[in-house]
Amino acid sequence: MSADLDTRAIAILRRNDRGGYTVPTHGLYPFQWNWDSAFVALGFAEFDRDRAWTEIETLVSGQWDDGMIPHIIFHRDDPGYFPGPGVWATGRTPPTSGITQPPVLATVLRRLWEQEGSDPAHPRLRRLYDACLASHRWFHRFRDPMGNGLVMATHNWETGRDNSSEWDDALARVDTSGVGTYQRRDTGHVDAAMRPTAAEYDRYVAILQFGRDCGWDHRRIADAGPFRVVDVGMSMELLRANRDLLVLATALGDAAAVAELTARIALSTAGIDWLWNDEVGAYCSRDATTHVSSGLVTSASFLAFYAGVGSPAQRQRLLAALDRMTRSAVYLLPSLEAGSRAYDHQRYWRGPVWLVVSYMVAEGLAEAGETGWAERIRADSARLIATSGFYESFSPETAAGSGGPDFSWTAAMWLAWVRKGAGA
Ligand code: 9WN
Repeated sequence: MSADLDTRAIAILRRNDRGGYTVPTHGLYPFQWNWDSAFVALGFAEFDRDRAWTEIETLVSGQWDDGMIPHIIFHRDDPGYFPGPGVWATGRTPPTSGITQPPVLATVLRRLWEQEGSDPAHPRLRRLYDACLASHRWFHRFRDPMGNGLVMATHNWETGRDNSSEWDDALARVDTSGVGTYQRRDTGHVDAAMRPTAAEYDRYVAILQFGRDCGWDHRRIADAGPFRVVDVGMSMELLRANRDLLVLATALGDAAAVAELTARIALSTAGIDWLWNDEVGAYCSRDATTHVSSGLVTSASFLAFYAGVGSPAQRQRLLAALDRMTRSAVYLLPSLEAGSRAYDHQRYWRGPVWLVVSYMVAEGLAEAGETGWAERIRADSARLIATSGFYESFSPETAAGSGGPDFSWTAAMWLAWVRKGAGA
């Protein structure tokens, strides 16, 4: 069984390989996505080390001069996706979108490097280290409006959890009167019931148009953009990535970066309490304009363990919230707690299980000594794949696959984590 799934997972990554980069799935997502590629590299690392490094080298080939690693790189145009390069109009070569995605690359880089013996002279390390450092500096410069070390998203697509109900209030304030007509492509590939609604999509496009109309001036977008939310997911992921980058900076003897990252980690570790919502007993995303907490426990709330934050009391409350999840979900880890407003077991980030988030949460739990919880999440992930195959996401109630099939990061998570166990 396991050997068969290994073969299928490897075949998916090979089939989705477009030469130096991997598409998330055939049809629905025909380009290179930022955090997808980072996770995919962990999958390739299990059977083709060279190809793993190439995946992330190709990703950073799209990095902007200001340090941003874009969320999509359009190496080749494809009419099967909207919004494509012509809509983003960033004027970059290769063409890219104008926003970023969760900063998980440095964490993956450290993992690849350690798997090969932690040699500071590793020939492929330095360029990727520099790219990560520049990307983290971009976040610090443009996405920390309150100076507390947290990460503000200026488009819900940046969070990677596109239609999570955490964004509903901020999105409701987005003016869509000037959006005009456009043709969605995603609902031609998968059931519309699994994707964001038309009204939501209009808002996504309106935010994109704001960025394009100001020439992708990241300062202006951060100060005056129509969507400004401090994302619990990206905040935890950047804090974790800064810790991993610090290990690399130390190995490379980059004293200035060591000092900078150490200060940054201290700032974020103290600042993260701004996201703590004592009513629900969890870290929650919080609006950067109104300062209202979403009050929603999502899979990203549990990234606290991965980021290494939280007092013993806060961690106990998070575990209690995780325990609550098990009462409504057959399979951990749902993206949204059942019973929350807008919960829907098959609609994208409003309930389905996404294995990349499950992986990060399980890693964090294992590192915190919560091995029982880490193993529960891993075992549930194995059952999801065994039941439905390598889907984009899965119903936490029925295990049915949702979104695209033969998905690269799901295959990668099987190879790098699910088949092995936490800390693999
Ligand atoms: C927009 C590629 C990406 C993932 C995101 C996921 C989805 C895109 C979309 O697919 O987003 O970036 O069109 O729905 O939400 O996390 O990186 O797999």
